[in-house]
Amino acid sequence: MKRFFSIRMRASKAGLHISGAEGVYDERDITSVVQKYSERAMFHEKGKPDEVHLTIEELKERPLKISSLPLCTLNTRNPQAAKKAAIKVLNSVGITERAIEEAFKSIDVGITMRGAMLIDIEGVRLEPDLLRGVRVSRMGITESAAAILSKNLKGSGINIDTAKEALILASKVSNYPMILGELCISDDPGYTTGYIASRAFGYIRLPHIKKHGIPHGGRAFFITGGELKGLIEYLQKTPVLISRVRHCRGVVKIEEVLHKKR
Ligand code: PML
Repeated sequence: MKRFFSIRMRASKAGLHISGAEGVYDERDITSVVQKYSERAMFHEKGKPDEVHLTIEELKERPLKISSLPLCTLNTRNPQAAKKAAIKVLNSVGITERAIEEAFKSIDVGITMRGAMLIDIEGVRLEPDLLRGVRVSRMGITESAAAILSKNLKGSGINIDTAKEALILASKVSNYPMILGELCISDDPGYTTGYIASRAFGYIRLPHIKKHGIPHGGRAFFITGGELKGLIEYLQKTPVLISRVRHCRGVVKIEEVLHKKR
C-alpha cells in the first residue's frame, strides 16, 4: 500500500496565531514540503513567529478520495456587496440570516482562531473550544488532480496556493452531510478575497470581502442536526484526498450562481 504523510505547520508569536498550513503528501515530497512550510512560517506578513510546530505523521488509514467543489469568483467590489452575496447564497441552502450574522460578528471581534467555528442554523456556536475552534486536518490532492487544478486556475489567473489550499479544505468539509455551508475570510492583512462554500453551489470566491490591511479573519462551518463528535472526528482525523477536479469558472454574477443550484 502507498504510504501517505500528513504534514502540518502552525506558527505563533506570544501565543497568538500567525499562520498555518496543512497537506497530505507522498513520502518523497516530505523534505520539499517541510522547506516550503518553514519558509512560509518564517516570512509571513504578520511577523516573525517565536514558535513553529511542524508535524510529519504517517497516515494509518487509506485516504478517502473525493471530488473538489466546482469553483467560481463573484464580481463583488466591496465588503458590503460580498456580505450581501454571502447571505443570499447561504440563506438559500437553509442557513438563517441570524447564523450568518453571528459568523460575521464573531470574525469582526478580531480574535483570530486557529480553527473554525461551528454554528448551527439558528446561530448558536457549538465548537467545544470557543477560542481555538476546530482545525481541519489531513486533506490533500493527488498529483494528477493538482496538475489539472493548476491548469484550470491558471486560466482565471488564480493559480495560487492560498486559493488551492482553501478549495481543498472546503471540499473536504462540505463532503460531510452535517455541513450546510462555510464562510471564510483570510486573516492575512493583504488577502482580501474570502469565500463561501456549499454542496449546492460549490466554492464561491468573494473578492473584497474585507478592507486591505485588516489583520483578522476566520472560518465558520454552518451545521445541521447530527452528532457533533462524529463531525469533529471527520474534520480533524479522516484523511481525504481530492482525486477529481470539477470545473473552475472565471468571474460570474450572483444571478448566474443562484440559477445553477445543483
Ligand atoms: C485562508 O485559508 O487563510 C483563507 C483563504 C481564502 C482563499 C480565498 C480564495 O482566494 O479562493
